[in-house]
Amino acid sequence: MAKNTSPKASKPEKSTAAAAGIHDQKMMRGNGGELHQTAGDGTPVLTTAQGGPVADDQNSLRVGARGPLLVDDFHFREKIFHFDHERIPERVVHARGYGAHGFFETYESLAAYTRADIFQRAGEKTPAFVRFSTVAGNKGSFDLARDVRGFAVKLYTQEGNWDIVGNNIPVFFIQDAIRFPDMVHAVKQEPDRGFPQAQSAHDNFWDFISLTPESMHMIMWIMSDRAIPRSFRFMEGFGVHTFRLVNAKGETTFVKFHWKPKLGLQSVAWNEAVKINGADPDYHRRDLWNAIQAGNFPEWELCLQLFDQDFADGFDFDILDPTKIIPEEVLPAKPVGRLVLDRMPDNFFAETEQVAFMTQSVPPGIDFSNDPLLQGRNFSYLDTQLKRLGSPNFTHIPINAPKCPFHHFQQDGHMAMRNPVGRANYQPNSWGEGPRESPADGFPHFPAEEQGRKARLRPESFADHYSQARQFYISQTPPEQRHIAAALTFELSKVETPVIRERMVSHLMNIDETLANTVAAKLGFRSMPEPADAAVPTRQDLDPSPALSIVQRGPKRFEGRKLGILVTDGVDIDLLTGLQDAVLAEKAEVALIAPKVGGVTASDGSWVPAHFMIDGGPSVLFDAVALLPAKEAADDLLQEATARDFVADAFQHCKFIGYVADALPLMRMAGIADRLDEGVIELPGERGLSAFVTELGKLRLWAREPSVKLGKA
Ligand code: HDE
Repeated sequence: MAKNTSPKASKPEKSTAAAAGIHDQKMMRGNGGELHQTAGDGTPVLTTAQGGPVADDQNSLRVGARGPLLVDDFHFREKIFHFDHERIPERVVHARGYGAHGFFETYESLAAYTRADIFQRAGEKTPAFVRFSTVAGNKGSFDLARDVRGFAVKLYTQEGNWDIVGNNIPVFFIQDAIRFPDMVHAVKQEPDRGFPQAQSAHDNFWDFISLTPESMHMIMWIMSDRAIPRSFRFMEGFGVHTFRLVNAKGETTFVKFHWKPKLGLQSVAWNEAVKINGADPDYHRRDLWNAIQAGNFPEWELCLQLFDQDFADGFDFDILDPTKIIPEEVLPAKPVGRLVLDRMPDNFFAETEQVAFMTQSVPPGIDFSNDPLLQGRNFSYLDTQLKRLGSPNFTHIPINAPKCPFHHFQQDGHMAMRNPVGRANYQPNSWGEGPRESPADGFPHFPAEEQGRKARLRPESFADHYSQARQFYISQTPPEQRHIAAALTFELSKVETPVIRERMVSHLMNIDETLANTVAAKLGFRSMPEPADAAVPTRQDLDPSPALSIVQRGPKRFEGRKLGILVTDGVDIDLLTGLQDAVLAEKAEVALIAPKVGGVTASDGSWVPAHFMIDGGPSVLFDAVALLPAKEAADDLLQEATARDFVADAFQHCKFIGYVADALPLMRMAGIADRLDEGVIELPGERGLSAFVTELGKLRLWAREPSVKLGKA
C-alpha cells in the first residue's frame, strides 16, 4: 500500500480569525450550529460547504500513489468548483474601486427644504458606505491613471437607502445618456488590440472627444490635476446633476451636492503619477487603508447649492445640463453635515465588490430633475446590478440591504435569502397579513407639470460648450494652467492620427488661444487650424471662479500628509526624534527610508527600524522629504542610483526638502546642490523643526517648476 506522504496541514493560529476581523463565526460552524473541534485544543475543524468535516485538504483522492483521481472525491470537486466561480463580472465602468464604512452626521434640521428623514434632526448619525473608483481602467489596473474618480456614497437612512453616485469632477463628458456606451467604448481599450488599459491617451478616445464639443468643459477638468489626486481623502465629490429637495408641504428646491474634504484638496504631478503607478499601483487604496487603520478618519462636509426656479431661469446656463456648473462664487454651497469614514470592510469582495449603487435609490424628500443624463442613469443602474450580481435579490446581500425596517412581497429568484412568511404574498389580502402602501408616508413623486412633443432632440439651452471650459481654465493658477497644457500635449502626443490632434487644437482655440498655441507648438504643428465650428458662436467671458483651483483650495497644514525621512547608520538621533515629534504633533505621518529595510544604528547606538529600503520607498510616495544621512554613511549612499533619484525627484516635483550638511554630496550628485531655493531648508533651521513642518503645509513650491523644466538654476 502506498505510504501517505501528505504534508501535515499547518494549524491556523487561534487568533487568526479575530486578527483578520472575521466576525461571522457562523462560517466555522457545523449544521447544528456547534463548532466542530479537534480534541481539546479549540481549533475548528475544516468542513465542506455542506458542513462535513474534512480529513485531508492537501491530497486528492486517487488510485494508488501515481494513479488517476476518483470522482468520489466530493471535497475536491466542491473546492475546485467554488474556486472556478469566484469571479463575478467586473463593473463595466468604475471597475477598480475601494470602499470604507462610516457615518453621516446632520448639522441642523433642513425641514424647510426637505422632508427626508436624514435631514430632520441636528446630530443625527446615519450609517454610510463609500466606494471610490477610477472609471476607465479594469479591476487590476493602477490607481494613478489620469481619470475621473467615482465618489459613490450609500446612506442607510431610516427611510431606505439613498445613493449619491457621484464623481470627483462636477461635470460630465456628454449631455445625453444615449451617448454613454459610445463614450465608454472610446475611452476603454481599443477592441482590436485590447490596449491601452486605464489610459485616455489613445486615438479612439480623442477621436470621439474631438467629435464631441459638449465634452470640452469636462476635458479641461480631466486634463487638470483633478484627474490625478494625491489621495481619495483630499478630493471633492459632486452629485453632478441638479436634484430636487421636497419638503413636507410639497414645496421644492433645486439642489446640487458637493462633498468637501476637511483636509483640503491635493493632487500629484503627472511625472509623479507615472512613477507612483510603478512604485505602488495601490497607492490610493493603501493610503485609505493606512489612514483608517491608524485612526485618522477622513472627513468631508456635505455642502448644498440650493436654488429656486427664478434663479434657474436667470442663470446663464441650463441647470439641467450636466456639462455645466454653478460657480460657488455665484451660489455658495451651504454645509449641512459631515461624512466620516472610520472602518474598513471586513471583506473586500463581500462589501466593496458587491456594493450596488443606483442613482434611483432616493428617500422621500429627495427627487430628480429632468437632466437627461440623470434620467438615463436612473434607468441603467438596475440592469448593471443584475448582470454583475446575478440575481434580482442583490438587495439581500448585507452591504446592499437597508438598515431600516422593510416589508414587501418580492419573493423567490436566485439566492433568495428572505421570502414572505405566512399565507399572503400579495396585497390587498383578506388574511390581514403583510404590509400595505401608505399615501402619507410613501415616496411622493414631485408632481412636476410636463408637456411637449415627443422628439429626439437637444435643447438649444445646452448649446454653449466653450464658455465654462474657458472659465475653468482661467480660474487656475499659472502652475495649474501649465499642467493642463502639458497634459493635453502628452495625451495628444500619443494620438497617432494627425487630423485628430488638429481637431482637438481647433476646439482649444475656442477655449483659450494661448493654450491652443502652446499645445500646438509643443506638438510641433507647422500652422494653426481654423477654430472649431461652434453651435453658439459667441463665447461668454465669464469671471474666474477661484473655487475651481486646487492650489487655492489646498490644506492649511501638513495634517494627514507624510514626510519621508532618508536615514543611514549614524543618523543624528536627536534630530530624527525631534523631527518625528514635530510631524506627529501636526497629525501627519513619517516614514523612514534606509539603505536596508531592517533599519539603521543611530548616533546613540540605538537601533531604528525603517519602513522602506531606498529602492522600495521612492520620494514620489511622500509629500515632502528630509535627508538625514550621517557623514560616515554618505559615501555608501552615493553608490545608490535610487538615492539620487529620491532627491532629484523630490526637487523636480517641487516638494519641500529638509537636509543636513552631510546630505550635500548626495544633493550634488542629484544635481540640486547649487540650485537651493526657499523650499530646500537646512535642518534644524533657524526657527526650529516645528517651523519646518509648518512650512510643509504649503505642500509644493510650484514657483520652482519652470526652472526645473528648463534644467536651470
Ligand atoms: Fe455611472 N455607471 N453611468 N456615472 N457611475 C456605473 O453602475 C451610467 C455617470 C458612477 O462604486 C455602472 O454599478 C450611465 C455619471 C459611479 O459601484 C453603470 C451613465 C456619474 C459609479 C453606470 C453614467 C457616474 C458608476 C457600472 C450616463 C457621476 C461606480 C457599474 C448616463 C455623477 C459606483 C455600476 C460604484 C457606475 C451607468 C454616467 C458615476 C453601468 C448610463 C455622470 C461613481 O450602471
